[in-house]
Amino acid sequence: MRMSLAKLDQPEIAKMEKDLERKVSAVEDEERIDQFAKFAKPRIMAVGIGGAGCNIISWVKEKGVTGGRLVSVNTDANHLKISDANRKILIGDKLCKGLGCGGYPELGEKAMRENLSEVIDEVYGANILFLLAGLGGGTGTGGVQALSEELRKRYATDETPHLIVGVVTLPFEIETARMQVAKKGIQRLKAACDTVVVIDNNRLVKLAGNLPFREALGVANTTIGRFVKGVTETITTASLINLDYADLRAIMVGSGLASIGVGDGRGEDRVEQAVEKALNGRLLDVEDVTKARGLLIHVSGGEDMTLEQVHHAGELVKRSIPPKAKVIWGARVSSALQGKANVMVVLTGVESAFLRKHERRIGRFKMPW
Ligand SMILES: Nc1nc2c(ncn2[C@@H]2O[C@H](COP(=O)(O)OP(=O)(O)OP(=O)(O)O)[C@@H](O)[C@H]2O)c(=O)[nH]1
Ligand SMILES: [Mg+2]
Repeated sequence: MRMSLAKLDQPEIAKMEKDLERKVSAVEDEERIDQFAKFAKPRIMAVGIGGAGCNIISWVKEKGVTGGRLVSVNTDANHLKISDANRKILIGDKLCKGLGCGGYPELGEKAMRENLSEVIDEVYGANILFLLAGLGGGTGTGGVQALSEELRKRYATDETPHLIVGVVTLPFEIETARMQVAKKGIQRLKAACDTVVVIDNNRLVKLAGNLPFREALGVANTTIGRFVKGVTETITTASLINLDYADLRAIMVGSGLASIGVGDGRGEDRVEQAVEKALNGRLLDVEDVTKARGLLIHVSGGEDMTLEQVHHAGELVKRSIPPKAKVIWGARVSSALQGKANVMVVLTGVESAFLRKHERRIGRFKMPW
């Protein structure tokens, strides 16, 4: 029997209208959620440039990373051949003939410009870009500068949410001539990236127990690889505590330099041990911790790790940084870490005494950057 509207009284009509409105707005809500869900999983890209950059990408590829795309870029064809990535791009083949840049960053920059459109086509549009390079050589140092500057220019004219994070190493002490090249590289990177995570290879070696050169490189690659993998997966996959893109932006946008610290622990008080090591083992000297702008704490442990242990780790870290600093954190469980804990802390918006000393020197000699 069809109901005539005329027979309905006013309150009934009002109720039907309300129901209809609710259904329409539920559909609209779904549409809006769908629209935004596309972005709720940000596109994450890690780009390794030059020998060190490609080695780190190979490490991450071997371990696997959920939710991130890996790209390797090099002027050295043979090295690229043995690298592993989702996409490999040989740059500057006209200039370098596939042979590398021989330590000249100017060549690395030109090589990147030679194939810039190819690299940009591959990486542009990502919401988080990790640009990985070992500073001090030609391809990585020159290439990461040219690429970050081009990305900065392009993102300035569109509304894609983005975060450009440079992750670079400083040369070993024995590579004295390369140190100047690296420090100059950092100045330009600071201007083009939102944050530049600097890892001093020398500090890393000392913390790892004065390892031979080759093994030290392996430790550096593992550390940087873990940083990229950890942040990517805690953002893109369900985790014990999810890291959220907006939070990451809040501590990384326009933050200058960042220092990272890593630590591990075993046994009963594994989380405390790992936190202590991570705080004492920063991989870049920090001039004044109390000036840090943000802190990221990332805890990973086995299935036996409790939320309480994770919170305790957070409390321990927070005690040692300025109360004004914004703190974000994520936690992941991995069955491989049963009985163990890994903690990573990233302090953003810091200054390095070591690098500042050099900035002053550059100022006196009126360098062009
Ligand atoms: N973490 C890490 N650092 C490395 C590795 N290989 C080299 N380095 C460091 O990175 C600096 C640059 O080296 P490469 O990345 O090999 O140089 P490149 O960018 O390929 O430059 P060219 O070979 O001159 O074109 C070196 O001075 C080392 O301090 C590596 O596998 N891991
Ligand atoms: Mg090389």
